[in-house]
Amino acid sequence: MTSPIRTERHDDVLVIISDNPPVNALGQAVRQGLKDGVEEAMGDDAIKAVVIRCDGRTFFAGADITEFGKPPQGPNLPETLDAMEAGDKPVVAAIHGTALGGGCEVALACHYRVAVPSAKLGLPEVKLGLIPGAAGTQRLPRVVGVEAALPMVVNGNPIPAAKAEAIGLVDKIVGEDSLEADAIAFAREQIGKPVPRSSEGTAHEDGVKNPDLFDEFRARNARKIRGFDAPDAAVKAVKAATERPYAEGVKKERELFTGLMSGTQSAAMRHYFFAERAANKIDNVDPKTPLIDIQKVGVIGAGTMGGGIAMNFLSAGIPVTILEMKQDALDRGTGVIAKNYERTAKKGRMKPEQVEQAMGLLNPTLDYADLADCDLVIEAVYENMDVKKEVFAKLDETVKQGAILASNTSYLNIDEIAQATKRPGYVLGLHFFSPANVMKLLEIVRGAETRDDVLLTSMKLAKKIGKVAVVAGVCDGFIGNRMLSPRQKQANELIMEGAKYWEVDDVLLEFGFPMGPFQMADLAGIDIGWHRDPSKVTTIREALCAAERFGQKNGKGFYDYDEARQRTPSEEVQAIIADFARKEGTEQRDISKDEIRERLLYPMVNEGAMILDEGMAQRASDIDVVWINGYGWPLYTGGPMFWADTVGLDTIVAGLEKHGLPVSEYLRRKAEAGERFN
Ligand code: T1G
Repeated sequence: MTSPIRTERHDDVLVIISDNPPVNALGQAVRQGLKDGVEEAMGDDAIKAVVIRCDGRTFFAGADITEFGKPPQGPNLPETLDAMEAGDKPVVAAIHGTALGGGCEVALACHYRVAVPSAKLGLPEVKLGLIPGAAGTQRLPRVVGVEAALPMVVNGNPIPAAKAEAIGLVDKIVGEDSLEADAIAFAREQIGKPVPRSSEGTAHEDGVKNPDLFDEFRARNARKIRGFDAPDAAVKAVKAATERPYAEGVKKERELFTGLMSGTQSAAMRHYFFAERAANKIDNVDPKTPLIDIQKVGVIGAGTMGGGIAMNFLSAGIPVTILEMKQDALDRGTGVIAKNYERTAKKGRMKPEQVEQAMGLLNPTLDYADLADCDLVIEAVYENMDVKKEVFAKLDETVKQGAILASNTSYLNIDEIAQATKRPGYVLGLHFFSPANVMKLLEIVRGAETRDDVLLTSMKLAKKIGKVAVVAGVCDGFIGNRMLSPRQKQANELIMEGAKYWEVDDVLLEFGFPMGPFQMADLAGIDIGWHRDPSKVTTIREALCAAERFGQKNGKGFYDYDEARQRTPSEEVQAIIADFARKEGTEQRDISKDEIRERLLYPMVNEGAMILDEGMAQRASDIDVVWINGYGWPLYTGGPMFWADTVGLDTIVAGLEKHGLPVSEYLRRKAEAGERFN
């Protein structure tokens, strides 16, 4: 098999080139070729300098993640890089695309780094539950200093070439279209000079001057890294660079890396990496199906959802015609969109000119006729089937043939909506999650007659507007909400049976969710959908409303809130619940946190199993993608189905039976066969 690495001589400069699509991952053959190329250069007196570059879309984008978990194959990257750095001939990394992880570490081991303006550099290993494993945590601080290195290693976000140059990670920005020639010229200029070795850099010493730097950084990032192991290990590794000689620091990095690699968090996060990409693939649809060209989008309804949906397209540069029934509702809706953009600009996430451009693409209207030339119309009106059918019948008459008609419904039957039109093939669900301009998840609900080109176009469009899309079948609640129902049911039953509602919330918080169901109810508002009659009390929520406990909005719901919105359990609420239980004749008892966790999470796994069995999700990993992106399931456990695999399906079945909860045949069969979901 030919090596993915070749070398080309340009007089006294040897160019080592990797051609390993799709992202020049540093698999075994690439590492071998890199090692051979470096040895060729170092062993040839006619060669005075070296350039390392990649063909295709990017410089090395990291180790080959598909190799993880398998027996390591030599040569190992760190040794290859050490040999290269130790040489006296200047080695220049010529960077385009994204130099990430091991790719950034290759660049760091080079004596110099040049990059095109559009390039990015980063150490995203923490996003895989790891830390850099080829001395990146030791070389980077020595080149750019600890202040700049910490966020790169601990948060894992890449930085653009210009910023990399500003902090000293890149030595020169070269021409976008003349990378190789400029890199060769730059390399030639270094011939005869002493080579700068990152491992000998001293920029890391600023960390020593401020020993609180690391604790301050941890405190600032506490919320974001709660529950994850890798970020803490990353801080330790960078701290080691300020406390130990280089070789000792590399040993510490290796020890931390190895510990993470063998842990469940990294396995879970690597699973998610591939799961998110697998979700793009639609079974039984030819990926080469010609797409529908989406130049103009229509949104029906300028409420919270409609406005948020519109922003996704506006921010991606796609014009939106947004329709309301009344002028005041339309004005309110467009006003909210403008305010959201102002807030985004204030936070520095958008430039004022970007906001202006986005708002310039918004066309408010009261007239359906203005939607006629839209290529896609998304309905986001009141969740009522009759209303939706009326809207779709009107859209069918008004909007040009061949346009996609989508509903943002969160549970109504897409096939029934499609039947209100003469184009059921062009109808599907695009279920956004509130706030629609923030939440990444999009459930693409495939109707019985939805055409392949409509599906594929929607999937590609989702990526263009920055969403993580998952195909769902037509069932009540699709994938996410359908699995939320059994958890909600158990939460309500648990507090009637005596579980403290704050312990129900704490169990999910400790598991890694951002909040529990009762905190969520207080945040959203207990009185949503309340009939406003305090004398009519048939549920706990109606009792809370009758007691004017509406949630965070008025300082008390399930919890009492202080000015800082810190929550305290309420004796009044506990009494209301106990009173309800008494009236229902439900015996109250102490319930352990283990039982709470099993009764909240195991029924979700069972529901996920039924979703798979019914073909409502294409694959188990899609369910993981839904719950991680739409409901805050902790990434470091891989999602409900991956987590179930780590718990063991037999344990899940036994737990469900212990609590008298239903076990689907599909789940039981898999458990008995010793199978996994993923
Ligand atoms: N290894 C193996 N396959 C990879 C890969 C990798 N590092 N990166 C991408 N792919 C596959 C991906 O699965 C997909 O496959 C295809 O390439 C296109 O990817 C030693 C230990 C580079 C920004 O974390 O962030 O180095 O679905 O759809 O949107 O210290 O891929 O086509 O079959 O994402 O243009 C560190 C991970 C590894 C970078 C391109 N590196 N990759 O995004 O394309 S650990 C990373 C990305 C490490 C060292 C440590 C992105 C991208 P398929 P894509 P994209």
